[in-house]
Amino acid sequence: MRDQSLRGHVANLEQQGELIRFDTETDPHENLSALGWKTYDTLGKSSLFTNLKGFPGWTVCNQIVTDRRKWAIAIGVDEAELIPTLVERIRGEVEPVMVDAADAPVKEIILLGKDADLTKIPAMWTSEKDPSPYIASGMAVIKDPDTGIRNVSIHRQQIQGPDQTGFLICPRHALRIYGMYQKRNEPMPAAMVIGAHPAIYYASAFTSSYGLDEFNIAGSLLGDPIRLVKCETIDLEVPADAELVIEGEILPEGMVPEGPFGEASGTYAMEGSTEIFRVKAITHRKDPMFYGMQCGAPMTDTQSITATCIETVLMDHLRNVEGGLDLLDVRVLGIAGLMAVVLKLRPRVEGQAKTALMAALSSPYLHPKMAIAVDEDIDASDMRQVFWSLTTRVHAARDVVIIPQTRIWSLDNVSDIVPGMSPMYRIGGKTMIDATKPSVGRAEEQDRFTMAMPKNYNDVDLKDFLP
Ligand SMILES: Cc1cc2nc3c(=O)[nH]c(=O)nc-3n(C[C@H](O)[C@H](O)[C@H](O)COP(=O)(O)O)c2cc1C
Ligand SMILES: [Mn+2]
Repeated sequence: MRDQSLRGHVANLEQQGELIRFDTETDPHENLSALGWKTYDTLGKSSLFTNLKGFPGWTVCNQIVTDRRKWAIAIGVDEAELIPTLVERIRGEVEPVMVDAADAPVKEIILLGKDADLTKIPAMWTSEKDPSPYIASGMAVIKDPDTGIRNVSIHRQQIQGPDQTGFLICPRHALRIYGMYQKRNEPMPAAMVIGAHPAIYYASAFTSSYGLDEFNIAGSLLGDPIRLVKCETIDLEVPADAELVIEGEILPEGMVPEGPFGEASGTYAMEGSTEIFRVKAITHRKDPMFYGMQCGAPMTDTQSITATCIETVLMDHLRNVEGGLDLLDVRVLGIAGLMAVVLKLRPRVEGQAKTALMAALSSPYLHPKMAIAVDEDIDASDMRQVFWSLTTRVHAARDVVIIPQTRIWSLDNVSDIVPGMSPMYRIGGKTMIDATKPSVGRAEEQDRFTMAMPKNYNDVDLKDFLP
């Protein structure tokens, strides 16, 4: 069976030269977020912090799936094969298996009652205007009370005391299930899983159909059933190889002020109110590794997890457009706060790129509000080449289309909130830009749109000439 732990992935990153280990003292409340962010931004590396002020015995990892290379290490494929592999595997389901507590590292330490104290966890104070530390890496395991089917989704938690956090629930499956408990006037049991294999994070961030247990998807991604173990105080199951689990419940009524919070858009979600999570127990490994999920200014894992999910869905969705497009790459731009997508394709006929762009802006995900199509000769991950296409191959009057007043992602602060609704419901403009070469005109005229590369560019190898 493949390893299902967070630390296994972190060890693989380190072995492949993708991670920097910080043994000097760092402070999760003061400088860990900036250090992890700068380490990735300037060096492209993940971080592991081993000496934490105020949190002896813990380590914190950060920026562990921030790009395709790191995702490819997690899934165990070549980078070029990552998205096609995910497209294949999300179709499958592998049901989890139950294991005993004795075989579950997450049960090495069990803390009940007053011993279950959130302030002992090295939760990170992330963005400048956040009011306090948050846990952003918690996956909530809950159950539909009628069917007993599990749901797993990521929810941020503002720490508000030793046994209380805020709990933000956007209108998706978790909110639907919470509504069922509210109707019964019962608290909703929830187990927050913190620190597990990236495949489990991917599955929990993926928008799947209602009633599909996300652990089944994670199992398909890994090619093995996820090993689950029973919780101590609630009737739920959690990954046995996790680092940390917070067992608790979300109260059926009452809201607490929460926010602001530096978000995946790279801007702040402003202060609002959220549901209340009450802690019942904490279990963790003997030497727990906290996953310090970096949010806010791009690039962070927050953008990369969702971008990878959207890329998978769009690759699948766009392949069915017009009976099948020659789609070569899809890049959801984390650097644009998830709101732009670049499609690389080989249009077979004039107008086909626009059809693809329309589909990219109308998919299971609301995030992209700008879609750009580029040709086969452009590296869709290289913004220099994409921007070059945006000028040399775009005739604005015919290649730029704006669709006014459509549904927009909730975190796009520049778009309007639907009158009378919460900020979760926004309306605004979407932009399509066809930056593929115009195919009109004689074949020899196509050179007008070719990038003028140095002579013998493909044959000259710098290595042969460097001193
Ligand atoms: C790092 C990260 C943090 C997230 N935080 C929240 C959150 O606080 N509240 C929320 O409702 N969704 C949040 N999401 C999105 C949901 O986890 C995601 O949409 C999930 O697919 C919802 O699952 P569901 O369809 O089973 O409800 C977050 C996603 C990521 C990647
Ligand atoms: Mn779900």
